[in-house]
Amino acid sequence: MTKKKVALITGVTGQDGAYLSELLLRKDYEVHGLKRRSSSFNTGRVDHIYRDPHIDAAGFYMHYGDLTDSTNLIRIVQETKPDEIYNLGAQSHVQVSFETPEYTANSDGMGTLRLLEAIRILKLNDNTRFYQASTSELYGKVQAIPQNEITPFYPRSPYGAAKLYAYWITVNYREAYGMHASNGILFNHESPQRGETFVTRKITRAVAAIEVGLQPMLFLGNLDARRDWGHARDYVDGMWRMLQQDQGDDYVLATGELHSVREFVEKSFAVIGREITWRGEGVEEEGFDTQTGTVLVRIDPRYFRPTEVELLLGDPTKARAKLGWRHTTGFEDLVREMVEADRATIHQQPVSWST
Ligand code: NDP
Ligand code: GDR
Repeated sequence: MTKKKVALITGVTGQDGAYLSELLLRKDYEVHGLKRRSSSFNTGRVDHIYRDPHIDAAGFYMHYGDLTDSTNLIRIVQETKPDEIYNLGAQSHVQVSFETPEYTANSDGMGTLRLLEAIRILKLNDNTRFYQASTSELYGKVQAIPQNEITPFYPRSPYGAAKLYAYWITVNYREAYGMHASNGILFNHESPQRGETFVTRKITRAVAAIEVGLQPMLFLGNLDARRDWGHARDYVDGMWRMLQQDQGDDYVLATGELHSVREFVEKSFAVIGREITWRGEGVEEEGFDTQTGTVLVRIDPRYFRPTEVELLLGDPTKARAKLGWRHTTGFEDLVREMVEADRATIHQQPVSWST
């Protein structure tokens, strides 16, 4: 019998951690995840795959840990001896990184170094492949459109700056120690499991809540920000493909399609049969229901960022050619799936809806 491959996922309780765990379990991996101690349950996204290890762990195990704690990372890597490490753990909210810049640098930047050092200290360089969750936020104030693997970086937030360090330290450990280490430069990817304070999920939840009268309207920041939005399910498959290559490398994963926050709002309301018309300018702008005249969207400058990333559009040509990867879910299907999922949830649990 061949030994199962072992994967260690940091950030297993997050959106991508959950989709990646499902994918790897389907591929018959033994999956270990790092989860943070929290005063309330934080495993909602993986509860459906977790089984009591006393009965039948089903190949999925979780370990308490934190990217800010190197001794614990070394111990977990030593105990699990993973064939593949996926470093998805991060303080991943760009706006929050302006409020918690030092912590963001520690977890997102230094955390990556700690994991790479764990591999080096334990002499696992030749056995353990490493995936770093790099991001289109590295391009920030974009230097070319669309962005690919050779576009210069210009981060625009403490998050982007921390991830820039993580990107380069991953490249450095590949070159210095011959590690199989790869950066996935992933453009925004969403799903019904997306965190509730990212703009897409905030919109789809609000649409569901407005439909049943639980929320009067939606407050947003920059409606004209444009992003390249794909589905998380497709992107975790790209991560896995990177670690199956003979060599570590860096790859952009993106759809190559650009849409604005405004368009996301319009398409989301369209799913429940409401058409939005816009009037006013700047912070006075509002979106109303064309038929009834009810205001459904207003601007709250609280959601403006000190430095904004206005446009991100990826060119996934390299991933297509070398990994055979391409996205399968387009923008309209993504919006519909997210709105429908939030509608279904709100009908099941309307009282626990407010955030
Ligand atoms: P989420 O915010 O959904 O998940 C982040 C995960 O990291 C959670 O499991 C969280 O734990 C964990 N985490 C946070 N801080 C720490 C820490 N100090 N130590 C250990 N774990 C920690 O992010 P996504 O799943 O969307 O993204 C996954 C990764 O990909 C992140 O690194 C993100 O920056 C990056 N990325 C995401 C993109 C996207 O569009 N989704 C695009 C490009 C990159 P808890 O559940 O306890 O909060
Ligand atoms: P982003 O995602 O910053 O791209 O980072 P987010 O959904 O937070 O913002 C996208 C754009 O929408 C604008 N926006 C708002 N954003 C939020 N969160 N809330 C609002 O009310 C709002 N109104 C307008 C933002 O200004 C921005 O321009 C995500 C994260 O997953 C990162 O971890 C990841 O690296 C990048 O995507 C790629």
